[in-house]
Parts: sequence; structure tokens; C-alpha cells
Amino acid sequence: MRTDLFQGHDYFNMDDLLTEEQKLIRDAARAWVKQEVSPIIEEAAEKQVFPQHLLPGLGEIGAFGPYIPVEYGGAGLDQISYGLLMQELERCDSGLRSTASVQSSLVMYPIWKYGSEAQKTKYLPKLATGEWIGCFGLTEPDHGSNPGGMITSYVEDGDDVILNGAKMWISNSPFAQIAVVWAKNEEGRIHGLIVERGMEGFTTPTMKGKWSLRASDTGELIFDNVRVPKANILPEKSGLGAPLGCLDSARYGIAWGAIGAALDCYDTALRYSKERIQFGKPIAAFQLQQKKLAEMITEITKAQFLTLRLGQLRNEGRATTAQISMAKRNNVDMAITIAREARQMLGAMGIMNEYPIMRHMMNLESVITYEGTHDIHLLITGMDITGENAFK
Ligand code: TGC
Ligand code: FAD
Repeated sequence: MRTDLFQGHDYFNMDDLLTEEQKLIRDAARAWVKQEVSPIIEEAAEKQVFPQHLLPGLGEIGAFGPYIPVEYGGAGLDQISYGLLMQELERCDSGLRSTASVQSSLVMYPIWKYGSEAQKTKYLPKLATGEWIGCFGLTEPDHGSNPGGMITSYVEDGDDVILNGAKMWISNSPFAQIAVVWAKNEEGRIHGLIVERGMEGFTTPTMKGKWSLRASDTGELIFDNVRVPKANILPEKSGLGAPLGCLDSARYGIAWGAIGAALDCYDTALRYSKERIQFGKPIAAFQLQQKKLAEMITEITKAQFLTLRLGQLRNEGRATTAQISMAKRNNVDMAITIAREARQMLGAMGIMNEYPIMRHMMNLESVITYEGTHDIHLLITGMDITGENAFK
């Protein structure tokens, strides 16, 4: 196991634009990650298991629902603080950030925005501490990029509904206490339901065999005539726009997270290039290696400012879905390109678990696919700038 020597990189003095509180939150998260997660993350990825003992610590650093109001157990922070937290978590591992962003943006957010007062007070405080973990069921085996085609549905039965169907590729489903599930009612309208572990007919089989995001548990959600109280339906919003609104928040967190993964790859390659001697010189002295490093820090810096501006717009309630989509697509693509280049800079050592790069590279193959694939995000921008829908 190698000591985590990571240092942040701030080529254009972006820190000058952050508040003291934002920097404190970021630095505290970075210190916690170095102490608690870096020493165990490679083993977790090898064993293909999410380290659940980290959940209370994630709650303590404010990673669960950072922007949820304090009255519901959240940290009441702004959007840039949320982003910086996601950056620090994904700097270590995309799976760690996944757990925090699913909990925050895909479980707490819909309960906070679309839930009843009773639902908010019952679930949010326990989710904020990590005592309960939630997951988000939108994708189905036959409906990934096109969630509006979902077939999971329910029929009314007195004070309950009877839910049938299946969701696939669900982060944290194998150990989550609750699932926010999107399903169609008898009129075909999409609603969100809170399904609790232990409800009869509800199972969450684990999906094994991933070469990516191995330190994150992924599973299915199976509903076989599950009786769910009507009181568990999120009352304040319905239609496909409800889950898509949650995705806006999660995609924003991923945009920051991808910068973290890119920073870790760049930082590792920069340090290695100064230490590794070939032909009598550090490889950092060769022009081709400098070109790689120069392009990496340029792309990271561009992404940092795009994302900071997006955070400002979100703080003002002005960020559009298309702007968030562009940042998610650009930053993940930037990070995966940097991971591939950085891996090459380490030569054979680049494939070893002694360095984080190969793990980041493999993780980012999931990140470029989930929360809307790269192609889907290109089409979102395309539709926004041309007015033409090329999805269908
Ligand atoms: P479309 O016709 O465009 O929209 C349907 C309705 O939704 C409204 N709407 C929104 N409302 C609120 N917020 C938004 N961001 C919204 N975007 C759209 C829209 O106005 C419309 O309303 P109405 O009243 O007219 O019905 O929908 P479409 O069926 O054409 O699909 C569009 C498309 C393809 C862009 C969308 O469905 C999409 O984004 N597909 C990608 C699917 C995806 O991202 N899935 C993610 C699953 S969760 C996940 O991956 C978690 S990973 C774990 C982790 O994060 O770590
Ligand atoms: P498909 O939709 O089948 O797409 C296949 C290919 O076709 C892609 O390249 C795509 O870009 C392309 N394509 C599709 N439609 C079009 C089009 N109109 N035009 C051009 N090209 C198109 N989902 C959840 O609900 N909750 C979760 O917690 C969750 N966690 C995940 C965790 C992991 C590790 C992974 C890998 C996925 C997770 N997902 C989750 C699912 C994820 O959101 C979907 O995989 C993603 O939306 C893509 O769907 P799909 O895999 O079915 O691909």
C-alpha cells in the first residue's frame, strides 16, 4: 500500500473565488479521505465490495445531503460546497462519490423536493447520518437511455398500491434500507414511491462481474406484487420530469467528481514523471511527456472554471438542464482521456494497483455511461442549440 501523497492543483488561482467555508469543507473531506479511505480502497475494489463501515464518516463530513436544510438533518450548504465534496470523494474513487451522490441527489433530493412533510421527517434525518442508505430505481433491463418507456407499474388496492416490475444497474441496492422507485400508475403516469426493505415481494439481488466501479455495490430491484402504502408515494411531482429533475442534481455532482478523478491521475503522473529516470533523465524532461502533462492541466483548469460557474448558476437557481448536461459530458470525457494518458506515462507500473490510475480509468467507463451516456448528453446539447429532437 502506497501513502496517499495527493496535492490539489489550482493553476488559475480558483481558490481565490471560493469562500473560507467552502475551502474548509473541501480540506476536511480531503483529510478524511486520506486517512480513512485511501488505505483500504484498492482492497475494496479488488474484493468488489463497498466498504460500508465508511457510511457514518461520510455522514459526519456532510457528504449525505449537503444542501438539504439543517431542519431535516442536512448540512444546509451551498451548491459549490456540494460539488467540492463530490470532487474530493471521486479523487479517491468514483464508487465512493457514487454512494454520496445517489444518497444526496437521487434519494434525499426527491424526498425533500417532492415528498410530504411526514416523509421528510421520517427519512431525511436518518439518511443524512448514513444510518439509512437509499437507492434510486429508474433504469430497467429494457429501458436505459429511454426511461420514459419503463414498464414497472402499480395498481391501487385500498390504502395501498401493488407494485410489479424490475429495475437493473441500481447503485447500493444490495444493502439499501429504502429505494426511491419510479413506476407508472394505472393511467401510465410516472410517480416516485419509497419502497422499504422488508416489504414482502421486494428483493435486491447483487450484480457481480463488473470490471468498473468495483468498490460500489450494484444490484437489481425486483417487485413481485409488493404492497406499498399510498402514504409512500411522493405527492408533489409526477411525470418523467420528476426523476429527470433528480438527475440534474446528480449530474452536477458528477461534473465536480470527474475533476477529482482527473486531478488524482494528473498528480500521480506528474510526481512519477519527476522520479522515473530513463536515458539518464527524469521522463518529465522529455518533450512528449511534458506535452501530455501540459494538456492535462489545461483541460483540468478549463473544467474547473466551467464547473465553478455552473455552481454559481445553481446557487442562483439559474442553471439549465442543458448546461449541467454539457458539464457532465465534458468533465467525464476530460477525466477518462487524462486517465488513459496518465496510465501510459507510468509505463508498466501504470497497470498496477500500487497506483490509482487504472482503477480511475476503469471506474470512469461507468461514469461516462450512467446518468446519461456521453451520446445522450451530446444529443441534449444538440437539441438545445438547434431546437431539433434527435432522440427519436
Ligand atoms: P422529454 O420529452 O425530453 O421530457 C419528458 C418530460 O420531462 C420534462 N423534463 C424535465 N423536467 C425537470 N427537469 C429536467 N431536467 C427535465 N428534463 C425534461 C420535460 O419537459 C417533459 O415534461 P412534459 O410535461 O412535457 O412531459 O423526455 P424523453 O423521453 O424524450 O427523454 C429525454 C432524455 C433521453 C434526455 C432523458 O430521458 C435522459 O436523460 N435519458 C438518460 C437516462 C439517464 O440519465 N438515466 C440515469 C439513471 S440514474 C443513474 O444512472 C444513477 S448512476 C449512480 C450514480 O450517480 O453514481
Ligand atoms: P442503452 O440505453 O441501451 O444505450 C446503449 C448505447 O446506445 C449507448 O451508447 C447509448 O449512447 C446509445 N443510444 C441510446 N439511445 C440513443 C439515441 N437515441 N441516439 C443515439 N444513441 C443512443 N440506473 C439507475 O436508475 N439507478 C442507479 O443507481 C444506476 N447506477 C448505475 C451504476 C452503474 C455501475 C452503471 C453502469 C449504470 C447504472 N445505472 C443506474 C444505469 C445507467 O443510468 C444506464 O446504464 C444508462 O442510462 C444507459 O442505459 P443502458 O445501459 O441501458 O444503455
